[in-house]
Amino acid sequence: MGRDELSRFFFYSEVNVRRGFTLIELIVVIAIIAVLGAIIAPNAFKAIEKAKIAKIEEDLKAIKTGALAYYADTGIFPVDDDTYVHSGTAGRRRGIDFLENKAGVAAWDGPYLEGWPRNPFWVTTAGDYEEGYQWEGDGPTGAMDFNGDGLPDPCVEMGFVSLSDASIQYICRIIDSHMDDGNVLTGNFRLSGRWADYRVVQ
Ligand SMILES: [Ca+2]
Ligand SMILES: [Ca+2]
Ligand SMILES: [Ca+2]
Repeated sequence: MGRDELSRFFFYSEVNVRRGFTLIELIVVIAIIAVLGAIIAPNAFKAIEKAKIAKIEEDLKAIKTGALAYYADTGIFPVDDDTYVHSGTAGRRRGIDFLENKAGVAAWDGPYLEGWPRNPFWVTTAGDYEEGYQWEGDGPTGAMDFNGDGLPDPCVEMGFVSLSDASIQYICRIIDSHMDDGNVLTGNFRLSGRWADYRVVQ
């Protein structure tokens, strides 16, 4: 075999081998991506869910801190924000007393929050001006009566209306394990249907 023949042999061989490898590599890469995707996708999804749950926990702590500061200044807790807003109407503003002295309370020295937070799981629909959190306190008794004295207790209510029951249970169990007694039916964080309440006076 001459030098040219030899180099041609290796050249073509190399090309052939490379082409073969490229195809195999492609298949292998696709297979690896598929396997990694199957492993990573649920974990990435869980990471996003965890970030949203952490956001809720931060929001609840901020509202609690604001409510206690409001109480320290005024001697009362903010009135239920349903006092001012009505379901389905434009311009509703949840938690408004934390941001401005809507109730005209003496010694109000807010704002007590930078802004009313938004529940990261809340899905807005047409005509919906909710933020997925609302301030409760002096509305009708029921889920908001934590200590069984027949009177509602100041608390934040969260809505998870767009999620499945299993997702709501999952989310609320994690929040409860971090912020309360680990039982979504007892203590200061409670789930009732598609709504959860977090009592700020503990
Ligand atoms: Ca309310
Ligand atoms: Ca009560
Ligand atoms: Ca609980």
